[in-house]
Amino acid sequence: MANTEIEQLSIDTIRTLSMDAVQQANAGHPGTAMALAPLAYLLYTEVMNHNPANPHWPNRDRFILSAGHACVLQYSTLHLAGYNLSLEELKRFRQWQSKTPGHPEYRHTEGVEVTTGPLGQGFANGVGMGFAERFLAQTFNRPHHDVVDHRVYVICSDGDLMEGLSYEAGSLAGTNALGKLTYFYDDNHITIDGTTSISFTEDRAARFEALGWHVQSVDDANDLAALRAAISNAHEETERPSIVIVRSHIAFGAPRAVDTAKAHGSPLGPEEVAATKKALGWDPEKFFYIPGEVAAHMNRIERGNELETEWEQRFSAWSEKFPRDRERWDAAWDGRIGAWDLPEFEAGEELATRAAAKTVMQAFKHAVPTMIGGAADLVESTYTEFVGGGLFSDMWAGRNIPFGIREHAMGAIVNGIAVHGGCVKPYGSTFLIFSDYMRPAVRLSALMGLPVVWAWTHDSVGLGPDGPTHQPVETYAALRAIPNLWFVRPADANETSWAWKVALERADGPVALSLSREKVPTLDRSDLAPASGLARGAYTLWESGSPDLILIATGAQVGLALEAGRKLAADGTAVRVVSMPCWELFEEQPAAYRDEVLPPEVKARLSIEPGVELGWSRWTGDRGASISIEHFGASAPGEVVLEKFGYNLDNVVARASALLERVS
Ligand SMILES: Cc1ncc(C[n+]2csc(CCOP(=O)(O)OP(=O)(O)O)c2C)c(N)n1
Repeated sequence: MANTEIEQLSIDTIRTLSMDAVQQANAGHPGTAMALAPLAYLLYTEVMNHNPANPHWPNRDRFILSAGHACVLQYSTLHLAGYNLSLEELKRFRQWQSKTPGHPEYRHTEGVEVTTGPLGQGFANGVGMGFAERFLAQTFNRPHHDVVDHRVYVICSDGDLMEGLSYEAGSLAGTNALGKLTYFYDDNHITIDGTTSISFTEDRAARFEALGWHVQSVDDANDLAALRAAISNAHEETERPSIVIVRSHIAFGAPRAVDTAKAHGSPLGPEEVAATKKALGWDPEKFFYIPGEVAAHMNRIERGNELETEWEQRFSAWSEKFPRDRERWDAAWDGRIGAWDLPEFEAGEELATRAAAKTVMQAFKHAVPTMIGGAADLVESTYTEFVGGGLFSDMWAGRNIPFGIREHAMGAIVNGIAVHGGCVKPYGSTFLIFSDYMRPAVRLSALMGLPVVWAWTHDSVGLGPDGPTHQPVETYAALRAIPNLWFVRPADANETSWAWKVALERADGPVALSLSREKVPTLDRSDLAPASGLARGAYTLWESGSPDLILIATGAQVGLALEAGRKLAADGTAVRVVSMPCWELFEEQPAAYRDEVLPPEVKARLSIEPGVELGWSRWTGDRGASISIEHFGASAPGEVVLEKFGYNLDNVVARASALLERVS
């Protein structure tokens, strides 16, 4: 059945708006937007339960444009659907402080659910949303009272599928039977460097079938009837995630640019824009033109309000019947943390901070009943789990997600859970070294300001025999370089309690916990400053008097610094030991506090951390020094490796004495 006149006019309006916006900006990606205009039209006008007047309604369907470069498609459609995105903003596509940046940005443009751009991320974020939906549905729905019941729609491209991340996430979606996912793969045979035949030839349908997905094909992206049928089949399929392979033609409608790689990322040029408008039967002299009937036809505010009201009624009935659940719901959607008692660990006990963290997690698990997360097949080693919380699987949405050995997907899925809302503080865990495998997702969690936790263990060469492949050296510096990420390396069990407290309470960005494999002494706080100092990023742990020398250490090396400090003091040096678990938190303190901890006049400052020195001069100053590691690690028992690399009492004392002498 041919598309009706109003349908076609609406689709062509999305096309022309997208062309015009890219042309005006003289930058952007017109081709994919033109090709997928029918799909965007269908999703926003007919398929999705959404309300342009309230883009935050909890049970809305979620939409992700994983091919974020084609964002002008989403912007044009959001405008036509009635979202708070004016035509002026479309005209200011990619301009300074516009609502229409070059890739979709979370919390920047209403109707954009997540930041996309690095290909593959959105694909995996959608899987995370599927996890969240399943968990919340199981947690809150009651017989005849479904308050969580929505779908996740994702548009992805060749680039998304080429990225290994989509394999990792697709595999998890299949394993967990996330039947509410409906993905569309834009099969246009074109990437930037030419046709996909030069770099991407596997059978994509077979690949997704093998991953346990329900796979369909639509031969013509312009065929609304075929798309409708595929979407309807996808809805009927409840046990498998669905992917619809949509054959499209990049820059569809443009006489010369169609099917060319150039149409991917370059404006068509004024002549081709005019030729396209003519071919579509439009007036080439009109720019950003929206026919009145299209504006009326595509606006979804009224329908959206109806949908939301219908849900509100269900929600009110549920709230009335299950008031305790309603309280939990409100806490979950507000991201509130309930009351919990911070575990206090006995002085003297030797305990790895990863082990302390396990105890801490059990202490707060009931305070955050919708917190879910897991490790990338390392729970045995990271100890990150909610004991008794059950495993997440296709049958039962437990709190512990077995991510398998898929760090990158874990990162992006945790981000997807966070942007979904309702699941407080999702977390992901692995060895610190493998943060490298998750880094793109960690960076995006920081960029989006997501309240997630990255719980990384085995956080130094002190992990021992696994050797240099597993021993982080440059990793602390690399993570500290990410803006808005708090990297916290607690010194002992009691600092670990505080580290988790800080992590739970941060609302505007991710917190990375760096935890030791090796045992460290639980410091005797009767003699030392309290572990609550962690919350200020750095604090004076102990001093023998107004200092001439400051030893600054992080994590498992704080105990060593303290030992060395005491030895130096016994030998007559006025020394201070500073525990500095988190640079970023310390940066946030008033200058007066920072100067109190690190008095500017004390120039003899020695940092002790088993990683590269890069960045430490910020704290040690231009006359200070660092006990650092400027090479890769080595395979041997952890205490041997640390000893050989200079993390021993004699070396710290010797280096400190030499520094003091040099400075004075
Ligand atoms: C991780 C990542 N690598 C590279 C890019 C740069 N890039 C943007 S789009 C694209 C590929 C374009 O091909 P496709 O995904 O098929 O999109 P289409 O041309 O169909 O719009 C690339 C390499 C990116 N955005 N993300």
